[in-house]
Amino acid sequence: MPDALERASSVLTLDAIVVGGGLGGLYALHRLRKLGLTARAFEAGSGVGGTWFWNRYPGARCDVESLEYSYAFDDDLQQEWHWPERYGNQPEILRYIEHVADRFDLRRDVILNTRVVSAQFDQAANLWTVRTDTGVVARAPFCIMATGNLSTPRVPDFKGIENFKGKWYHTGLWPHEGVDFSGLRVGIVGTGSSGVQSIPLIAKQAKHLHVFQRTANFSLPARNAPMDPEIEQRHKSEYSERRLAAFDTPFGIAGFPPPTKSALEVSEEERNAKYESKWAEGGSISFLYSYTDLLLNKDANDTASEFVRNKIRAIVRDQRAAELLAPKDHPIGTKRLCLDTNYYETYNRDNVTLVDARSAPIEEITAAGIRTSEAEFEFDAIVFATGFDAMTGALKEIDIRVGNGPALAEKWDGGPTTYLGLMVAGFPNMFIITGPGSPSVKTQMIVAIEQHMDWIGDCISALKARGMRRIEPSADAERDWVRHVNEVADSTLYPLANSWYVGANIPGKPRVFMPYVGGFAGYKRKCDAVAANDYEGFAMSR
Ligand code: N01
Repeated sequence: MPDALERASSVLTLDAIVVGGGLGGLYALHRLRKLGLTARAFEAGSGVGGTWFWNRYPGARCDVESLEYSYAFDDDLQQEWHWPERYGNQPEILRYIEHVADRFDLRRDVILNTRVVSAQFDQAANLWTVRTDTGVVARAPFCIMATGNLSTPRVPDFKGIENFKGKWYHTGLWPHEGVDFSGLRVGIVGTGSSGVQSIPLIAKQAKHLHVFQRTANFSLPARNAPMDPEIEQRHKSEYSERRLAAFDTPFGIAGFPPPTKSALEVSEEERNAKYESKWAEGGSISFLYSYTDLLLNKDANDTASEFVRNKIRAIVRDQRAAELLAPKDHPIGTKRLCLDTNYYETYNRDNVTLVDARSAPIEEITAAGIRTSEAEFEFDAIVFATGFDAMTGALKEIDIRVGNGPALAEKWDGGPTTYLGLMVAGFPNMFIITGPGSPSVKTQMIVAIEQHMDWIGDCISALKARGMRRIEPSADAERDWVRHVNEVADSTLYPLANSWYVGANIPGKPRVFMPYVGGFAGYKRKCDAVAANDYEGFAMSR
């Protein structure tokens, strides 16, 4: 029986419902259309773009090079699009996504300003019913969650935030009109990628900037620059080969020759020369790919960590600040390695002060500013660069259930479980793009999105070709995959860090390693083998 809400509003009957209008949701629409399926995407924002729609903070820029960070599905698109810089900034990437939406006429199937609140599967009818905050309801046999991994911004539950008389912002929910910090006393909390990118630019504008750092993060110079026309031309002439070669790499990016030596089998002199050249070249993958064991062996990693700590000590003049900025609590690369433009140099400015929020934690936001256990600071504006409820936040916010069974959020109470990051046992016909248990966030995200959605598209076709209507993973396949994801993580140094990869940034979130760090190449081979092996680990039914 339709409920009152449903009767009062329009019900869309579709082949597939897509949740999210970012890079994942848009490619899902395109792929589904190619299969001749009807689909709509619901998007909470007033425009397409997902991450790149919301994260408009000063300095927001991708840490993957622009010639890589783009769709591969259409050669004319990749040949014609011109990226003006080595790394795309937020306005440029959003312009690109909007161009793709127009070029492939995707906008007509995106329903903006509409947040999905629930998704319920009716076993008898074999239909997902998706309800939204505007009253629009959609029904379809398939539901594809393209909800993103870093899409639920989080401001810590600081006492007194409602009393602050100035203005406060979260980097992931930045005002479209921008913010002018000129002449203002500004405090920023958080020194992850968003903080590291925005601090140098906010410092240039503000009268004074106080940076509240709880944990120091490693950052390498991005060495951003205008696009070199020769590099662009060469890259474009090799695009198809490069995209194919990317499938055989751990990160989904070609062009980085795999390392062959351990960091411990070369002399200190040779090692430092290598790190020095990688530091000069810019970029994180190349640096972490200096040796085979930087993410596997603590002693090997120490050599790279110490190299970067020494760089920080050399750049930052105030040695007290330099020591605070030099990370000592985690091996380099085990938290997302930041890329910056003049981050450490910014601490040499007279109008920037580093506050150690580890030894003196933030206790309260007051009417005037921020009070730590040691002092009170007065601000006109506060910026929270405090991150996201990563990987599971967006999905857990939606009431997803099968019949009257437990919600996905309940099933994931102890941490997310998936088979291949693509599907969840007990939740038929619901696919996740770049879900927990997939390598997504450890790769060039758009490669991961296309690989996932191509697999999902093929899976739906295979189902139809067999005259089947339903697919879901077995509990055993899911359990084995989760075990494998954990075993692989445990064979690396990643679990040593308190990162969002393990949910450590959210108080109370179960500590579970969420991304698959076994590499894109092996993961893709596994997905292909599962499909070739008659969708091994999945049950299909009528
Ligand atoms: O968030 P984060 P982010 N008191 O979680 C601090 C991607 N991204 O938005 O480490 C004081 O990394 C917290 O401290 P701690 C990228 O994958 C990419 O910066 O928990 N501080 C930390 O310093 C990235 O990894 C790009 O001790 C508090 C910070 O807030 C991911 O998004 C650009 C606190 C949060 O750092 C997330 O990055 C931007 C408290 N109570 C983002 N609570 C590029 O492509 C939290 N913090 C370049």
